[in-house]
Amino acid sequence: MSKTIIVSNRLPVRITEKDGAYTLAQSEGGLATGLGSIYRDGNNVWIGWPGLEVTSTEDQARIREEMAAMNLKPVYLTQDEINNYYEGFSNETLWPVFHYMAVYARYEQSHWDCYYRVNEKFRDIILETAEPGDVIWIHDYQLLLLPGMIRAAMPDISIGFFLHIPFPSFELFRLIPWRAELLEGMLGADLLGFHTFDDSRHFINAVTRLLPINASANVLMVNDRAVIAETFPMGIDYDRYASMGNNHEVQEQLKQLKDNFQGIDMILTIDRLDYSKGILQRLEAYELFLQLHPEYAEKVVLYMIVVPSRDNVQQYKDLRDEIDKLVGGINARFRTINWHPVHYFYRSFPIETLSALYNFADIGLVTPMRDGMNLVSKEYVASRTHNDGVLILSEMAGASRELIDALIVNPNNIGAITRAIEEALIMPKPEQYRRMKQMRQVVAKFNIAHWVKLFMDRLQEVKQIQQSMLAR
Ligand code: GDG
Repeated sequence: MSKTIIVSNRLPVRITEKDGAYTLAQSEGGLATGLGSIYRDGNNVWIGWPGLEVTSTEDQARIREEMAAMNLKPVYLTQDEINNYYEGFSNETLWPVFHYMAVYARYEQSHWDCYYRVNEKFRDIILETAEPGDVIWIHDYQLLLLPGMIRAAMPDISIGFFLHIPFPSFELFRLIPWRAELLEGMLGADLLGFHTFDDSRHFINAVTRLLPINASANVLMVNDRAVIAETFPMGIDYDRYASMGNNHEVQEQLKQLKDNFQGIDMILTIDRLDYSKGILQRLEAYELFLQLHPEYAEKVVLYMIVVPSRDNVQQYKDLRDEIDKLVGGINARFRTINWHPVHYFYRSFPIETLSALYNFADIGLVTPMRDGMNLVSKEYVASRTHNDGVLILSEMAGASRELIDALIVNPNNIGAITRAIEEALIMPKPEQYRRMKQMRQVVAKFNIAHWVKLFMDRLQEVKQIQQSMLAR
C-alpha cells in the first residue's frame, strides 16, 4: 500500500535532554496539528531534524526506535551542519532575501556547500523509506533542493512542496549566487504551494527569467513534466482556538486579566524575535499615539510578547537591545504611579496564556514588515467568540489577503499605525461585530484541515494531468 511521507526541517516533537536522558513530547505547532491526522496514520511517516544535536550512536539508535513508534524518522545533524545549513544558508541567506531584507544577507560558499550536503542527507533518508506510488510532501525554505534530488532518483514519484515564507520578487531573488540551482531544486516537485497569489507569481516569474522554461499561466513544463505553482493560504485549527475559552485554566487567567486591567483597553502583540516582524516600528507608533493622546494615560496598555529566537546572532541581539531601549524609554516617559504603558515579556508562554490574552485583548496589533502568512492574526480572530475586538493587520502579511475586514496598514507608515490604533479604540461595537464576524467565517472555513486536504487533493490531480498529457 502506498504511503505519505511528510518532510520538514523540524520534526513535530519537542525533544529535551536532561543528564544524558532524552524525552520526547508532541509539539503544538499549527503544522503539526494539521498534518497530525496524516503522518500518524498507517505506515505514513514524518521525516526531519529532532531539533538538537545527538552525538552518541547509541542515543541516536534509541531515539530512532522510540520515534519509529510515533511514525517519525529523525535526520541527525552535526553542530557544524546546524551552523552552516540552518543558521547559515537558511537563516542568514534565504530568510533575509525572501523577507525583502537583502542588506542582512550573507552569501558564503561554505554555507551553500553545507546546505547542499544536508539536503542530500535528507534525500538519502527519504530514499530508504520511499517506494514507487508514495506521496512526498516537503516543507519550507530549508529544503528547496530536496524535490530535485528525489526526482533524480525516483522520476515518477509524487512530490508536493510548500513554502511557508514569502517568495520574493525577481529583483530580490536574483541576488542569490545559487539562484538557478535553487529553482531547479524546487521544480523537482509536481505541485508547488505558496501562501499568496503574489508569491506564486514571483516564483513563476523567477523561473521564466532565469531558466529556459516557459510558463503557460501557472503551468511550467520541465522536461515534459507539467509542474504547477499555486496558492494555498494556510489556515489554523479554528475549533481549538474558538473553544479554548471554556478551558478551566484559560478562564482562571482571564479572570486575573480582568481584575488587573479593569477599565483599561489592551492592545496585544505576539511575535518571535525577528527583524521581519516590525516590532520597533510598532513601538514607535504606540509612542506617537501616547504623545498625541494624553487623555489615554492609564486607559490603555500595550501587552507585548516577544518569543526568544536566534539571539546568538548579532542582528537579533541588536534588535533585542533596541526593543529593550524603546520600551524602557516609553515607560519612563509616560508611566504614572499606577500605570505602565507597555507590558513587555521576552519569553514564551503556554498556549492557555495566549488564549486568555486573545480572549481579553480589545485590539490585536500585527504589523510585520513581511510575513508568509502570520497565524497569530488568525488565532486572535478565532478566539473572539463574542465577535468584538479589532484586528490591525499589516498589508505585508499573507493573512491580509484573506482578513480584509481588519484595519489594514502599511507597517512602514508609523502615522498610519497610530491612526489605526485611534480608530480601533473608538470603533463602535456594531462595526466591530460586523468586521469580526466576517473574518471569523473566513478563518473557520479555510481552516488547517481544509488546507491539508486542498493541497493533497490537488497533488493527486496534478499527477493525473501529467499522465493524461503523456497519453496524448
Ligand atoms: C512561518 C512563517 C507562516 C507564538 N508565541 C508563542 C506561541 N506562538 C505560536 C503562535 C503561532 C506561531 O507560534 C507563530 O505563527 P507564525 O505564523 O509566525 O508561524 P511561524 O512558524 O513562526 O512561521 C509564517 C507560518 O510559517 C505558517 O506557514 O504564517 O509567515 O514565517 O501559532 O500561537 N505558542 C506558544 N507560546 C508562545 O509564547 N505556545
